Amino acid sequence: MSSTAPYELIYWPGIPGRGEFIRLALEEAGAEYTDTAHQEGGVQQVLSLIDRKFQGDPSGPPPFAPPVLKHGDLRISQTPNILLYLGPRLGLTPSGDGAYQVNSLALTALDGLSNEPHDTHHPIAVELYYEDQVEESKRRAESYRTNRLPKFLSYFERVLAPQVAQGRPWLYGDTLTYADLVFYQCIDGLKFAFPRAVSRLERTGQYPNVFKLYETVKDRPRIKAYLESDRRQKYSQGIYRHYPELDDAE
Ligand SMILES: N[C@@H](CCC(=O)N[C@@H](CS)C(=O)NCC(=O)O)C(=O)O
Repeated sequence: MSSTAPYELIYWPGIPGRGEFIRLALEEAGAEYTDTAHQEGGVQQVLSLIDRKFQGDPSGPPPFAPPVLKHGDLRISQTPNILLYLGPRLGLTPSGDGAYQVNSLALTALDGLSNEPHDTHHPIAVELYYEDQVEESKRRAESYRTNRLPKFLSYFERVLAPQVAQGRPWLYGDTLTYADLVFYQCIDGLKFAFPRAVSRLERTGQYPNVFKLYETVKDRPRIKAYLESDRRQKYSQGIYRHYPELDDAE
């Protein structure tokens, strides 16, 4: 595989979705990449890879779902797996065993701050419309806002406290890693989905380092430029959805 091949991100157009975790890594590194979200026929490219008739090829087995990354002769799927691959190539992973610490942190953020928020609007079945599971969604979202979200934020605050005491704003080590980017995107999505709940939690003052890290990543020059560009897509019907009835009451 040629290490100079451009990275190719294959993901649904129209939502940041899980593709965003990959985009932020590529953008922070200033890497050259293509993105089906902005290509004509982008949806078709996704569909052809997840088509039931596709049995894979020398680049890899058929992916179950996007995001998918192609790099030279290699094609891989699963968001954290793609980040594990990209991390060392983009300078977003420390060398040695630290790579696994970074991956643990990213996986934990994806569990509690991405997958669980998704389940608040699809608690019964992914193939059903939200409108067919509103009552269950309300119960699930309330539990998420009052129990799970504070629990995960407390966890990350605990991870950050000793780091910040040593003058490091990052989740692990002394430079930004892809875990910080994943964490940023999760908090950003949560701010969109549950603006009142996140603002309430921020105002408690119990998670200062969590919200500081969010701002620090947002202010990274390349991330800032990306967020202001038309490459950054708007939230809509993806993982992070804003249904006022699922947020804190006014
Ligand atoms: N665990 C996978 C989940 C992939 C996934 O659920 N992708 C969504 C879009 S964000 C999808 O298209 N899913 C189709 C399906 O599950 O049938 C990952 O982290 O990449």
